[in-house]
Amino acid sequence: MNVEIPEKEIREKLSLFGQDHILKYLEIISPDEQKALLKDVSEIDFEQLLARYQSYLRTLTAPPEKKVFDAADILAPPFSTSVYSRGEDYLRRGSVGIFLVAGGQGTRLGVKGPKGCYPVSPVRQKSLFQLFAESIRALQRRYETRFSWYIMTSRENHEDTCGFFRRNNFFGLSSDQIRFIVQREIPSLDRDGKLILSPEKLVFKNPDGHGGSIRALRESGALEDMRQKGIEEIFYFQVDNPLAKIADPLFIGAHVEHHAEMSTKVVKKTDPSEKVGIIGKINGRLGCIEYSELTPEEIQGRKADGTLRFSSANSAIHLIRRSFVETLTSTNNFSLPYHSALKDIECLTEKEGLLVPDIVKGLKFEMFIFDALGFTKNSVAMEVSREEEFSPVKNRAGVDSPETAQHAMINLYTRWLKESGKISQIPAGLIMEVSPLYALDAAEFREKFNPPSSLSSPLYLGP
Ligand code: UD2
Repeated sequence: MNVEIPEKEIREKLSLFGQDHILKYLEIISPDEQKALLKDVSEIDFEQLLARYQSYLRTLTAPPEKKVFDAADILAPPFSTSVYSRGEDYLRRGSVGIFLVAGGQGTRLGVKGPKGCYPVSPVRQKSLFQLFAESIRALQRRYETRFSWYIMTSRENHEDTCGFFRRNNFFGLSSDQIRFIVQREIPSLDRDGKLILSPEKLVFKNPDGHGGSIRALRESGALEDMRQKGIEEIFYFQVDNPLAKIADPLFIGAHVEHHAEMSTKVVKKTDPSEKVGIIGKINGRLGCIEYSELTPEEIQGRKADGTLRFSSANSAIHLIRRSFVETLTSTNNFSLPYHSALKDIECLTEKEGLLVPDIVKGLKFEMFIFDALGFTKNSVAMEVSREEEFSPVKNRAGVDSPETAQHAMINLYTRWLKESGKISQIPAGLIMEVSPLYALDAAEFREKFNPPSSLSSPLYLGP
């Protein structure tokens, strides 16, 4: 369908909202490019755009709102076996959907393309996507069920992500149990609140943050799909953590026993300088305090026993009740609060009547999933072992890099080997990898492991 663009109206709106520079660009570009740019502009909600910019301006002039941070109540082991069984029941009857957010590119990792394609495992160099798919297959086998896997991509990596799965035959899953959903993008602005022209001569936009996943679930129809399939709880995780224990029954059990709408796994923060959010109470309500919001005194603060005062690091692993997302998104234009960050943006600007490549400092607006915690009545924060469940791949080298994640994986598998009690001596520096299809945990490993006559690197256990 060829919808006519109300050009006059759009031009007036641009003027009204102080975006006359776009009118100037329109004079320079070709008729086809004009059409595309006008269409792009016609989709902008200028009132919201202005509201976001004004809220950014307030952060510059008004003193930051004084928030009272407090440590949250954290659930920690031991847990009764009934909690685990309850979670297993949910899995067996197909009440849990799996939701991976995988928007954006691996730029910080120094790779082109989706982060999930990064070859991360220590021996077979399996990608993050493959590791997750193998875990899901192993869970299906264990619980004799079939999972629906929802994967959020962003415009820039959507085709590459889908192509990667297709080329790899969906890593042994069936294509109809995986549903890709694309998150929205919103216009970035320069520091004066002006729209930015992208190198493609369109409005420059950025993905709306992992918090955009809440409305993406609704807008894509995934939420309705979940309802039809009887999915009650959504297991949410982020693509950068190869150790994420997908659909952990203990977590599910604790979450449902507490009638929680949204729950979070936390890991102990031991290094004050680690750049993670802290799960705590913000003005009395559970939420995530970004490290940038804490003062150096708060970051360094210690309790009488010497441990950090704010030590519950957000692993970005959540359980979210489907009906909670339905309620949140039942009003038109639902959004979580926007956070802005100044970033270098490659763009086009006008110089002497020509459009030339440029780099400007621009404002990118994003929503964060953990802000949904503020809308809950009940929420669980459960502490888990960092060594077993959290080692994100964020940087090319140093902390939170592929190297640290591989070490974490090797350490975990060698611990399983040791705990199996079937090996008297583990060679120093053993490099090993265990496919989730071989064992999902130490107990399964102990059951299956048949020691070879000698152990040497690289050791791979799996299909
Ligand atoms: C996030 C949390 C931090 C801590 C940490 C755990 C924020 C601001 N901070 O740090 O508190 O929990 O993770 O690892 O969130 N993504 C999308 N679409 C987007 C943006 C991100 O899908 O528009 C995905 C993306 O695939 C990425 C993941 O979310 O892997 C995490 O995003 P990030 O790298 O921006 O978060 P980070 O490292 O600042």
